[in-house]
Amino acid sequence: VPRPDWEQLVEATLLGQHRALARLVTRVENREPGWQEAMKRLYPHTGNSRVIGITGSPGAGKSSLTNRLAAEFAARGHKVGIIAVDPSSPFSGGALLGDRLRMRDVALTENVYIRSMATRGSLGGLCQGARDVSRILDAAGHDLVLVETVGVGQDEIEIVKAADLVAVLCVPGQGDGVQALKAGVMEIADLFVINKADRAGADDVWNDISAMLALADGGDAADTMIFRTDALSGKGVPDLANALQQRLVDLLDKSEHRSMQLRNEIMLIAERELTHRLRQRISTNGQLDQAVEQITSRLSDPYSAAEALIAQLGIMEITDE
Ligand SMILES: Nc1nc2c(ncn2[C@@H]2O[C@H](COP(=O)(O)OP(=O)(O)OP(=O)(O)O)[C@@H](O)[C@H]2O)c(=O)[nH]1
Ligand SMILES: [Mg+2]
Repeated sequence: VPRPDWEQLVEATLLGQHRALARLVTRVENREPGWQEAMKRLYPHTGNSRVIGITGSPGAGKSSLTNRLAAEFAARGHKVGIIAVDPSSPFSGGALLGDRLRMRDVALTENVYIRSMATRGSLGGLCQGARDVSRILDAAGHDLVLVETVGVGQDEIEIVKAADLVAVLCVPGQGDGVQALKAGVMEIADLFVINKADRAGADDVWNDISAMLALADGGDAADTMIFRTDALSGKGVPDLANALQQRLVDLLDKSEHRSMQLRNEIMLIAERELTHRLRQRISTNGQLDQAVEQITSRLSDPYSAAEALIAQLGIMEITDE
């Protein structure tokens, strides 16, 4: 069987065919030649989905809750895509298989599609990679995309920042759980979910978050921002789904958020592409070694050498005038 070309994959993906979709995602993630053209072809078919980021500490129940939410949204007539960004450290490597197993029941239903992404090795960068995948899911007809990431690390935070809405999971009995998440994640939370609310200590977590919210904006946002769920029984999930849906509706007129995201994305793509071209150039012409030699014998300096590299890319010179 011949390998399908980009055009075939794009066509089949637009028809919502899962096999083609999976292959397309893999090729785009691997940055196989032609990936940009494929993304350009898909782009006019995007813009119909909303992205919900679900984050929280390891083991907080992100996968279990994502699974539940996806089932809930599918039951309400949505076509849901899930992107699970797997931590790839050797300590949590086991989560990968666990995630797949737990998510399998929804994977079997027609209207939910799950894709795992490795934390490392995404050639386009983790954040851009997640964005590309969510765009492909969008073009394939998924109107809701749930992105699960661990709420630690800059890459993960960048990913959730790119979502339309962010739900941060906290769990009872973690002592410093809320504290640990504070840096970076708290500020981008649209709502908080106390998962494992079936366990003792849920009220304490509620009080912690509520106190923090009161400090941040002085108001009483807690009642509309904090939710409780038990992802095992599904308790609280419909209420959370209602709140998320309502907020997505409210978001529709926040177009400046989108513009800002797009500005960031264009810059990121351009920067990455420039770096790529620069690296490609030096890897083939031995210029860097020559430069190092000259600098060592004081015939040149790192500043001039860097300027010379950039000059070759034909980028406009910046003047101080
Ligand atoms: N009691 C209780 N256990 C839960 C709940 N949600 C998840 N769990 C359990 O907590 C463990 C971790 O759940 P996951 O859904 O894998 O958590 P996660 O945040 O995706 O984990 P990582 O992706 O590894 O960071 C599993 O054993 C779940 O069965 C809940 O609401 N209540
Ligand atoms: Mg998980």
